[in-house]
Amino acid sequence: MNRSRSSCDKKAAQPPVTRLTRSSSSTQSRQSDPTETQESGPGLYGKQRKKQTDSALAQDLSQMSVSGQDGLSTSEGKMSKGSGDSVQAAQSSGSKPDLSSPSVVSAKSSSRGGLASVARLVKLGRCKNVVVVAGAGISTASGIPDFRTPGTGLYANLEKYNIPYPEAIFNIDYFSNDPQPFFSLAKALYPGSHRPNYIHYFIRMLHHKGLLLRMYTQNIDGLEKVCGIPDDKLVEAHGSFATASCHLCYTTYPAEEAKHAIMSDNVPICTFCAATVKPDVVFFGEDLPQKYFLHTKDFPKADLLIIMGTSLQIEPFASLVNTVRSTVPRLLLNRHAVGPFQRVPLRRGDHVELGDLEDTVRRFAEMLGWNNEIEELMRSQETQCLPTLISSPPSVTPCQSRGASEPPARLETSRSRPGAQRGASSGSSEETDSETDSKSSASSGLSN
Ligand code: CNA
Repeated sequence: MNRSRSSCDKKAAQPPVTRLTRSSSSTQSRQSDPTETQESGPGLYGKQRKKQTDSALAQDLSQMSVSGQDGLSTSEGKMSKGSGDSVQAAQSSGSKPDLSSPSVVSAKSSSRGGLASVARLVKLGRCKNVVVVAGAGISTASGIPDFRTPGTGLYANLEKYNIPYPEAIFNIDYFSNDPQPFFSLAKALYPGSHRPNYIHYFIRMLHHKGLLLRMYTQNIDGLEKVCGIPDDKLVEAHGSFATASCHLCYTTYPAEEAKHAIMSDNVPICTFCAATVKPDVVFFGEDLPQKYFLHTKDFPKADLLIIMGTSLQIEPFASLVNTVRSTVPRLLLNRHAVGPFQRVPLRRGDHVELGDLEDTVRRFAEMLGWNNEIEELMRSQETQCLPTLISSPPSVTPCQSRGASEPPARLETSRSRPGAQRGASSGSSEETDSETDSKSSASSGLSN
């Protein structure tokens, strides 16, 4: 690969963001942690129950699946540990899922009417601050492979990149030494050749209806923007290709030039320090965008959390789902149960709808009576002039900046640093799961 230089002016290094530290441990098996199935404590649960004064809402919630227990994680400030996912494991091994396993049983029981219950809440006007948490599974219908789906996922198809382990491709130290594997992958992932699908437009419709508080995506494909979800409604937690900068000194670099160099098998070089430039996709060991910290306001405010197409294995993102109030309904739409949705019984108000995401979202939209509008929106958006992602300016949405005492958020697989503090914390006066955890972590003296 050749090394090229940009004509851009030198700029002072701009500390981007918050530190993500993806670790190299997707190969580690996820073990169940007995502490995760325990309640977060009668105090919290009782307090939240007293706050529940809306009897109609209480009735709606009582009709929703499933458990009478509030199975929040209280792992003493440690990062959440996903329990073994039998469906995923079965898929990986090519064997049939063990239907007696916890994740399958919980998913089966909760799928009865869960989607309809949530649709009913939305139709009743109970959900006006919906937070969507998404991952690579929302884009597989657009032809972009996810990470972990056996057979088709990127991790199963990395031989051609000549790397020692799958996560090396997003490891900043590995990149520093050899950018070639990531640049090869980037050529395939660069926005432009893929179109948003029905799932993206469903989220756009949530915004159109005035219900979307914010979408938090781990995706780097930019399809959320292409489908028209406005910048101020979107947090691209793992960055994007829309901007580029030096991986060492963070001097900005024209994204178009970086793309041109990478697509031509050249290495874009920083004009300031001559290190390698990369698109501002967040690697393990790098900072998360400041915008990520909007979560401290958004999650405590949410009245419905929809989680779609993610294995919830990357921290601190995965722990965000535990930062809504304990009375807030959480709906997981995925091929298999993940994260806290593997527990039996499920937390009160939790729902899991398993299956192909596009099918599920279509059914959900039909229940809501939105299907025709979404189809129409897709047609009209596809014929419009679409934004050019690469030349779009970086987000200027005001963000809550991280306080000096706040530890940086680091991107990790869930089990990579079992002693580390959770990255997500809430700024709400109401108690959330993460607040419970951060109290525990404070008392246990853990810090990041
Ligand atoms: P992941 O670990 O690959 O998990 C994806 C999840 O979605 C899995 O649980 C799948 O079973 C599920 N899934 C996939 N397709 C479908 C489908 N059609 N219907 C239902 N469920 C489905 O990916 P995560 O997003 O959890 O991991 C986070 C990584 C992935 C982020 O750091 C991204 O940068 C990275 N990534 C992004 C893209 C993209 O931008 N499109 C593609 C590949 C990887």
